[in-house]
Amino acid sequence: RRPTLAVVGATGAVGTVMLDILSTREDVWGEIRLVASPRSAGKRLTVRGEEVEVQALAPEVFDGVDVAMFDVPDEVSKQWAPVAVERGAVAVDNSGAYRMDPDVPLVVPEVNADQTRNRPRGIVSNPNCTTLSMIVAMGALHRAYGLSSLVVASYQAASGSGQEGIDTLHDQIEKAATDRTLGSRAGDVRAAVGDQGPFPAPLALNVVPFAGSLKEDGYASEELKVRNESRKILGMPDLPVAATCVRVPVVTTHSLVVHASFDSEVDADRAREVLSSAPGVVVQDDPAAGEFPTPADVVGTDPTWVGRIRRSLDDPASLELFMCGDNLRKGAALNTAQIAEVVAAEFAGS
Ligand code: 2RA
Repeated sequence: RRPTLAVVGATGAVGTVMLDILSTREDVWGEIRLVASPRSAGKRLTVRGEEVEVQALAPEVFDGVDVAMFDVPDEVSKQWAPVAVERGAVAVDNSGAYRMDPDVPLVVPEVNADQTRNRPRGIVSNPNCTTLSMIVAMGALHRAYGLSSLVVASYQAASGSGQEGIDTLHDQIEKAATDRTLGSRAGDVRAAVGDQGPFPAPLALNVVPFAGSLKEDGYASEELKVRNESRKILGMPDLPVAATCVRVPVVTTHSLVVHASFDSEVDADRAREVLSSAPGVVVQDDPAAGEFPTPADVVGTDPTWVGRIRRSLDDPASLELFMCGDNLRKGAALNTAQIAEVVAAEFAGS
């Protein structure tokens, strides 16, 4: 039978992308129920070409639901994912609430789909968008060469901070555009753009070397997520991972520069072949022709795009790479949908 799906957080930034994804991917679902906060209840949203009324989040909305996706803040997932499980659903959670819980698998279907069934709490977790923007490519290279360490710098888009991040960036660009002398004196951009929204410094005409909240030893939460989640997904609890996360004035699509070291010597052409044949990865790597991925070209697409692939000059067992992934699609909604589809396959024949 076709399982019933609930989309919790259907009206948010990721929820909106989710409805588009559910409308365009091969349809494995029976009923799709849309759920949001009481504030959004009664709205009518289109999914699979049909208008569906949004229901207010309450225990009863999970009755008869087989899979419940959560695209909501951590505290909402913490409270409601167990309620969905109690009512008989498998919860697929896109918040940070359960990612490092040892009884909750953290799944990227191209890398560790087999972990989906290993869910004693009835919950499967979706990684953070920054981890997701590189881990499909890194998983493929790990299978080929055996990963021994990662050094990562991120270039993260404003939409990682939700609609408020997008609005702040657009407002700041509008204000900055009127003065062509801006960017030539310390503090002039800060004074001109005003409201910093969710960012700790102006984002227009700038880069901001901080994402998330401050944690121990000066690390940002986002940097620890990249490290801890990569280790968990790859099943390498001791993998050395050094990350620095930076916000850039891009609306949507995270980029990462990765220095990856392996157990054996690497070859750039062979690495291109490995990545080209990996599901979910596209190689765009011809710098002589000006071809490499950029967020402006990648946004709205599903794969991880990889370019600038080079063997390290000082270490024949390391690669330098640049990659981009849409943080709202593979970085959030798409991976959640893919996990839910892996769970849905369990219902085939039932
Ligand atoms: C960000 N990764 O880009 C976060 C969102 N989950 O801010």
